[in-house]
Amino acid sequence: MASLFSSDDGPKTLNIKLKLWVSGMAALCKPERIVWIEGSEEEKKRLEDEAVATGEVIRLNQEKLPGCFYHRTAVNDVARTENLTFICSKNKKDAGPTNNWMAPKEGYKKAGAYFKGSMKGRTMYVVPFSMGPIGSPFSKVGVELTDSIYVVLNMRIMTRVGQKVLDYLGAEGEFTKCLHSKAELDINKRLILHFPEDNTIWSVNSGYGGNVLLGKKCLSLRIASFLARQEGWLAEHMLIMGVEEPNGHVEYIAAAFPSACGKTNLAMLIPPEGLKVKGYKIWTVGDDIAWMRIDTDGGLWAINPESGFFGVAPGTNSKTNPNAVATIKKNTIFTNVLLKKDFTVWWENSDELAPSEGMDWQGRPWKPGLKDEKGNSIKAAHANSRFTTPAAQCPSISFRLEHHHGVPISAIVFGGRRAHVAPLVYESFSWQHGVYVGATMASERTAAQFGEQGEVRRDPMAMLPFCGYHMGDYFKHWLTIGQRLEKVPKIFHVNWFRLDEQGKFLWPGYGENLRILEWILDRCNKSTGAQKTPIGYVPTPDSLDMTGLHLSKENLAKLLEIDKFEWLQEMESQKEFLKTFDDKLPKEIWKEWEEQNRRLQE
Ligand code: OXD
Ligand code: MN
Repeated sequence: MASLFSSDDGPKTLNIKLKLWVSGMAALCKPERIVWIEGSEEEKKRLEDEAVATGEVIRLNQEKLPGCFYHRTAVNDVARTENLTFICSKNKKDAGPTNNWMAPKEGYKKAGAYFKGSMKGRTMYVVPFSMGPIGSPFSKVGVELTDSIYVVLNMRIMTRVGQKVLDYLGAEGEFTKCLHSKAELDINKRLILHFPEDNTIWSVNSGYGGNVLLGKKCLSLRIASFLARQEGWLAEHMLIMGVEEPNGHVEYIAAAFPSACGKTNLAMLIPPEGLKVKGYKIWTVGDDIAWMRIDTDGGLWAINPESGFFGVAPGTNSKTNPNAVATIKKNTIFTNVLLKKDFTVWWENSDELAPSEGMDWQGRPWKPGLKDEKGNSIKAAHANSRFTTPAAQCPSISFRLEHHHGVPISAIVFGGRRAHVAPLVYESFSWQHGVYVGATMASERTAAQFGEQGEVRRDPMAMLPFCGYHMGDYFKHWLTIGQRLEKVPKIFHVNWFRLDEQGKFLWPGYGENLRILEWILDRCNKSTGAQKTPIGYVPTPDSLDMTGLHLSKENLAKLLEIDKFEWLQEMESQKEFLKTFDDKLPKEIWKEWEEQNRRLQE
């Protein structure tokens, strides 16, 4: 394969630190050539052609899916590997009880051995990228070195890349040093390491998005949360969306849910039939990550540091997410879905019926009804198959995605998947109580999911796998931000997943969730109907607009019910969890737990 650029096509940067680091890493990985990504359309085309020629991606049907490509990962490399993900802080205690920890020296040595010579015969791409609009005071620059064109093509969608980032970085600018090599894709040598004190990420032996698109979870959450604590802001696993009233007034919500709980669908919601007369419009700012700062008005402002969506394909259809369906019609990379004979793609629960044949996510011939040796049906697309697509193509995208100061946040929403216990929605009593609600948030496995039914996984602020330091310190940081805020956003908790006695969902979800967002925003602006309960304010049944939704009074009552017996059990489970943070748990969180426990016992 001819070289993409001549090797003397050097960096157009005056940043000595960057040049030295690139040569140091090249000396370790020994690539045949180094290519600096400049970010042009012409370069994109060259990269695509080269990736097609090497087989790293397949060009899809350009008439039906213009600009779209297809990729398969290795069979054992289809999701984030939390067990192989480490925080390498100098002191073990700084990583806290929720992270795997490795000493920095050991991390560099262990992964260094895997990186050694790993790019022999390959190209090392240098990808300068900005998380957030280039030059915004919110934004952070990173540089990813990688031997995967698939990673480069994805980074081009998910972040802002190229010469303009180097120009902004200048001679002295700081950047996160991100090193990635597919190496041998050996799961036994896979490591995703974060060195927060060195502003460095090393990822080796994986090709799966969440492990290798280092601007995403690794930089924008794990490293950024560490930096955010030092610099006085918040890096969160949250969608950002705007709700516009017909008079043009827009209010923004930031919401945290654990992975695969519908953040992308909520961020792109389309108003349900019954609420259409109210003329609401939804604006999508982000579907996964929010960086939030206190601005000069004393309020909390948020940006989405990404410029694309890396969404789960199965279940994406015109009912669950029409805006996503429209977004992924062009310039999209599909990973681990079914490849159809006409070089288009398919996944379970898409708009189309299953095709009569195709190649599954492992590259094997597939047809409907195919079973494995145990008689289980074989999925065409992997359950975690993905689309990588430009945010700018989303019909509901907010032009404020590019605003350097982001959007003002009126409400913060936490949510989990709970079959019981948590009501459809409730409002916390204060910022401090809201932080306690976020800290104890949980998701429960239902019969529809793998694992033991009813098993509760606590996932504070949906940040359990993503907080780059001790979570006790993280809760303290949230409390400090609350003290500094003059205009304090209200904090809510939602649960779309409550079940009835027959195990059926009580709430229809999807677009209908706007009814709950409407109540939330009403609560932020005026004291619309709510009843005080021991856990917070819950809507009075007539305060929710149910026009056009056929939900019985009994079911609505069940959705809003606070069962004291269940809640007292919940409090014991929360207590066990909070104890794991030891002396690092802020006393204010214990106080909120104790007061809530007392209110429930009264
Ligand atoms: C996740 C994701 O795993 O966004 O949370 O990919
Ligand atoms: Mn996520």
